Amino acid sequence: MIKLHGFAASNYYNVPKLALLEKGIRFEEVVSYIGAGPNYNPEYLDRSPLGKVPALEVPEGFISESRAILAYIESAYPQHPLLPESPYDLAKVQELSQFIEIYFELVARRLIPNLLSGQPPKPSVLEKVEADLTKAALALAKLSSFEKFAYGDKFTLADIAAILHLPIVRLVGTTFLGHDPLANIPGLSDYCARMEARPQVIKIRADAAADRPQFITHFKSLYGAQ
Ligand SMILES: N[C@@H](CCC(=O)N[C@@H](CS)C(=O)NCC(=O)O)C(=O)O
Repeated sequence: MIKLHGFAASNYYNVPKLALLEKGIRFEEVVSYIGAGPNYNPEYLDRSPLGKVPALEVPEGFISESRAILAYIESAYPQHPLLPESPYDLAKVQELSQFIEIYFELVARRLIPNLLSGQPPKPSVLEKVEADLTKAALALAKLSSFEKFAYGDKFTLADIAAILHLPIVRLVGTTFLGHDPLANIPGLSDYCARMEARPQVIKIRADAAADRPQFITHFKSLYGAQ
């Protein structure tokens, strides 16, 4: 059986996990908390060369990087497809997924250490994060109307990106910027409520909540945060 390595409090770990749950594929979870620099567990670097979570263990070996893992899952398990068939629609789903990851997740991620440690971010970092998120929020409304799903009339990889990465943007915004940078995107709040009601997303959230205390303990032991 394929094995997913990582930890449930990680939004990136949850990307392939949600894909596997939505497709109804059986998999085993192997808990691996990541390290940093000299604290890396050397064995884990054989699974994911930068020590990042997730890694997928398949009969042929290990795959790191959530996008590559999703590509493997889609082609190895064609049932309940998470990508449309038409080349244009498929590209648009990938465009939206990539957009959310690059222009929202990776920007908000700059403040995750502050969220975890409670340390206030540097004003220059805050300013840049706010400017980048504001620009991306205006653009996101052009890519999706969030009417039913993030793209088209079926659950796709774009929904996985949206429901796993956008809540972090909202959390970072309300915590450090004093507002939700996504508040004015038409349809987004109702869309998120619909996605949160999916049984697979409910499971992801429950597993993440159960894992959070262990993850925080791990984070503090690694970075010495209070
Ligand atoms: N590009 C990677 C990003 C994965 C990632 O950043 N995972 C975080 C956990 S949410 C991680 O492993 N961070 C530890 C590190 O960067 O050292 C992917 O798509 O899988």
